[in-house]
Amino acid sequence: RRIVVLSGGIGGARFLRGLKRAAPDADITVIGNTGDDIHLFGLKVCPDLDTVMYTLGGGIHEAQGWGRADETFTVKEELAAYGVGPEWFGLGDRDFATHIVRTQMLEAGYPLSAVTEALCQRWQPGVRLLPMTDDRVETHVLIDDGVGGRKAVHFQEYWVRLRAAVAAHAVVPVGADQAKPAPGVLQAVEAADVIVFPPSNPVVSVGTILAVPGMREGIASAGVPVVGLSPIVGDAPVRGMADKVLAAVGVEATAAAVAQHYGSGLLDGWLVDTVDAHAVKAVEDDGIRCRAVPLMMTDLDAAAAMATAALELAGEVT
Ligand code: GDP
Ligand code: FO1
Ligand code: CA
Repeated sequence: RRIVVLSGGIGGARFLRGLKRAAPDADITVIGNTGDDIHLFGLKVCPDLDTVMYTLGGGIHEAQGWGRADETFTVKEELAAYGVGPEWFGLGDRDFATHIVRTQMLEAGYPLSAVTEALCQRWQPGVRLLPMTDDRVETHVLIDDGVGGRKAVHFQEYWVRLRAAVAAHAVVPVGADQAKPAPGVLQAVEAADVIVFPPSNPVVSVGTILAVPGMREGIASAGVPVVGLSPIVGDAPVRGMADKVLAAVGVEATAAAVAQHYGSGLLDGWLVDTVDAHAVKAVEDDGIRCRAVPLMMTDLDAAAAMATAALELAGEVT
């Protein structure tokens, strides 16, 4: 069975670990968000690709959800001693090596998709991990500039430095309109038996992937079940500040509103948490098959049960 998953970082990665357990024989292709990517110290950092790669490859800092286990920060401290920042972004020593290898290969002319494949040679994530595009896409967030106007900041500055504590007026995946899906992306979508939106951020993870021209059309015309799992439980994100970027696109932070935002033109099935069982009817009235099941990824078994529920739901909408 061929499964395609559109993934961000932590939410997507933890779901994928469950999916691998639930469907050990499946052929899983992950289309990863690259809108969070940032150039720092001359290096290209791809947080969501790395989160998936490290999580599935056993190198992730489990409690934190991003970055490497057993990490040290000597390079960051030495840079800071030179007054070289940004200090608000925590790049660890082990993680730096990934970015050095990636940047070296990119500068030698390899596309990001080939570089990601090379990095995965080491990590063996057990899925095919493809960046959504080889082209540069950077999500920017429009915020108040403090002197009566507005300014755009990089998504990581909004998320990590500002902790999404100020209102986001707009979220713009800069470059997406000119980007092409990476080699293999549309082919994987076309060949899929089921397409899954994991409980990733609907705006800055899945939304950014869908902003690459051809993605929406490819998914809609694949003719296979498209099922999603809500990252919103009990009217709040399980973790992070997804409510802030949902507000920027005019979507309420509820499981039903996120399903409506994707829409029945894209989604066939939607899983909400049992605490949101009251939302099932509204989602079904919008033409999306909906079930309420536990959606908290407290451990691998819980994530695997969610993956099983998603595949069962896909079976119902075939
Ligand atoms: P990021 O790139 O690291 O922000 O990760 P993703 O975009 O893949 O996922 C972020 C989303 O995952 C957040 O909006 C969370 O609400 C959601 N999330 C994290 N853990 C869980 C969980 O256990 N259950 C559910 N349903 N959602 C979760
Ligand atoms: N998230 C933070 O909240 N603080 C950090 O310092 C930070 C550093 C970092 C370094 C590498 C990496 O791959 C991810 C990192 N993240 C950090 C997580 C990440 O940037 C965000 O959680 C996601 O991009 C949000 O979607
Ligand atoms: Ca992300």
